Amino acid sequence: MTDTSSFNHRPTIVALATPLGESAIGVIRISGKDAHSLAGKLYRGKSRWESLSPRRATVGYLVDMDGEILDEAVWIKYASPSSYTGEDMVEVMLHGNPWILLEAQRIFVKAGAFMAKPGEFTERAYLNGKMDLSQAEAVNDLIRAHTRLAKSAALSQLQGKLSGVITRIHSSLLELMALLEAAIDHSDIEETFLSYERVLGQIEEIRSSLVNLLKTARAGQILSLGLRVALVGAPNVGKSSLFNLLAREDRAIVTEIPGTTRDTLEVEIQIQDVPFRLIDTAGIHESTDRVEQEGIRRSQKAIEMADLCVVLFDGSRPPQKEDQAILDLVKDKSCLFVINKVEEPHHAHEYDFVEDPLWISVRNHTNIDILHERLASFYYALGYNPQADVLLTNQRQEALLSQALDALEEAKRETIAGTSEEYIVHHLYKAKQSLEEIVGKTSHEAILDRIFSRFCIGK
Ligand SMILES: Nc1nc2c(ncn2[C@@H]2O[C@H](COP(=O)(O)OP(=O)(O)OP(=O)(O)O)[C@@H](O)[C@H]2O)c(=O)[nH]1
Ligand SMILES: [Mg+2]
Repeated sequence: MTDTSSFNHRPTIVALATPLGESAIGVIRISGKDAHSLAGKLYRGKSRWESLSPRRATVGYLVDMDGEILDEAVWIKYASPSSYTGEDMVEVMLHGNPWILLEAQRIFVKAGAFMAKPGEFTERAYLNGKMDLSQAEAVNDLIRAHTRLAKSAALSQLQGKLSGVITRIHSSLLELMALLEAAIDHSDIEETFLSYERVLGQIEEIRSSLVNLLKTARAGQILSLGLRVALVGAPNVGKSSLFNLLAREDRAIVTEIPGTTRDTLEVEIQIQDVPFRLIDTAGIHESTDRVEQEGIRRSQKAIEMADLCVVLFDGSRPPQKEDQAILDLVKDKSCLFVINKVEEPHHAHEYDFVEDPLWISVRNHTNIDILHERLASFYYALGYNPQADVLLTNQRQEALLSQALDALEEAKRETIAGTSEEYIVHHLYKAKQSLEEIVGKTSHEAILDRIFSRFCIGK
């Protein structure tokens, strides 16, 4: 449960809010009921600490408990509830020297603050009602977003757009439950008689909102995890060469010897603002070499895990039986078929068993722009624009929405079967609870720990 009762028992915490490295400035954050008094003991400046008004930057020294100056800093006080965490807070901007920053942290701990756990500032923001749970998750997504689209999805969730959609569905659910409950309480009164069509119609309306939101999960999760693309094919067709070209770096070893790649290699790239995880794999064929066999097993695993397979063929030679065998391995996957090495006289037209192949030459960079285009359209064909649409971006949200949908479908079945209102309400109640868990109206400590432990310290 959202718990504000223990507000005053929470210890005052401190952490570095910026990465530990040489930089222009580094920021230390302190939050909790003693934040102001504790910082006051370590501040030396022209104006008295108590007289500093909140949200105003003030220059002053940071001194240790013996009064020795550590650094000159800029101090900002925030007064509860107008702060990120909702508690009294102080932010101290020091010179970005890792030694100074660690020392500053130590000084605050010596003065009585506790080291913050990962995500503890945001967890407090949630516990103090500054944001709901889906917004708190968005904070982490925003920090980790690597592309414009991933950033847009996270920012829109942080602005509360997902919470808005969930709240609307939740309200319709409450309305329907109230109607049914009234019918249960006054089943003897003629006017409260509820029409079967009306109940079914409302259930259906809620159900379709849930279905529509769930449909966005794939597009949303691709933005946070990257679209997994496995480069697969027989040995020596040019998978690693294409991998390096798309990654714009010389990551994978390329040789003319078939069986060069053994371990799968991964790299993150972006095409038209969509994040991709490219996976280079070992060439698949029958092999007696134990190391190569293990490589091939890993290639098959990569195919299983991929959202999309780019299947390569070597156009400089006629098709081989391995090429046919690979088609069999990818038959249940979404695929783009590519015939490489077409810059010299080639056999590409003999690959007529391949569906809609793109002819490329990694050596001459021929048609690589079209390959980029086809990869990006695979994402855009999902039909969402993260700048305008509300997307589900994590599996926790997706799992809870699926639970809500299951419960609603139960309710629909019971209604059609003519079961009494009590049973229908029971299922709707379960759906309501799942929706509440998404935004964190009900949540257990273990769930919060799992969510916030993925954050960095200081956030
Ligand atoms: N002519 C020509 N040769 C290419 C092209 N792309 C790659 N090659 C050559 O093909 C050979 C094999 O390339 P790799 O990228 O190692 O092939 P691979 O599919 O990763 O091979 P394995 O890891 O052994 O499965 C190398 O000699 C490359 O230089 C191309 O577009 N044209
Ligand atoms: Mg290779």
